[in-house]
Amino acid sequence: MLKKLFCAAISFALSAPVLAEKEFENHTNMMDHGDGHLMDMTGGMIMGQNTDTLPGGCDRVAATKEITVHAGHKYAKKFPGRMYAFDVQEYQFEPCTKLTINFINDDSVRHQWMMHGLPKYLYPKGMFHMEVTGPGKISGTLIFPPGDKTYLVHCDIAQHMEKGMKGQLKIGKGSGDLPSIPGVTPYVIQDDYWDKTSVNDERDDEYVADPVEPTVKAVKAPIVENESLFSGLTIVGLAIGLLLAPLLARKFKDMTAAEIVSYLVELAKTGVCMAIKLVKWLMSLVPKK
Ligand SMILES: [Cu+2]
Repeated sequence: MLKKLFCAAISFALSAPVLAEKEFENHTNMMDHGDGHLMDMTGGMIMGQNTDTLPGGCDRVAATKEITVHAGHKYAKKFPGRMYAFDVQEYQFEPCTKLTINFINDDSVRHQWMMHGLPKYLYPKGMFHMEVTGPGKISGTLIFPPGDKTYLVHCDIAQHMEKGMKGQLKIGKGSGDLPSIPGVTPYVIQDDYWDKTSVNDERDDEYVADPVEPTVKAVKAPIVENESLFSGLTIVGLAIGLLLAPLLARKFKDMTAAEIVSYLVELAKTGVCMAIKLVKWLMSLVPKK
């Protein structure tokens, strides 16, 4: 009995920190691991921090800016079908800007603000990356390279970007728009709610999938050619099945299970033989050169 109580106490003690809601944490005491890599023991991390090295092609820091970025489930509510989002989806800065990002995680899960495609001689793996586990705030700084380019900013936790946590950051004029930025650009793969069970339904060409994202017209999903063929075959198959069912039921009435199985195997064999003969016959029709 005492042993059981002891076990219960231990497991409760171990589970208590998991059950407890994590309090908002300000990640200010970071350990500097060099090369712009800062970390603490409570789930805060910065990689690619650069507060003072000018990227090649910049003669000076063009501007010093500071933004606050929120990450959380609640920011995805205005984007139907999305689960996570940043509070802002698009940013624009002058080339050679020194930017400090105050990254606030409003959720109790882990989120990141990650930027790719930066010059690799200055940013390890061409990346600037901040991360906060659970509710909290972290601040990181980087200096943008010169040139017009559009950068992807996203959370790299599995499925968070796909579920909406992404944005685009344009330096100068940028280099175009990135796809599937919530509220900014259309989905690459549009959800298709066309009723696949009905053969005669006409696709509505004016169909706009996402009325809350009015800045862009939804891209019409390509119609898969085989779809109609598949539905047609399904219906033919069903019709044959329905016609054959009563005939087979009568035939199988006085047979044992083994007899039925061997009959069906024989039937399948005959079918395959017929199919092979048909193919051979069709091939014989093709004129030989
Ligand atoms: Cu995330």
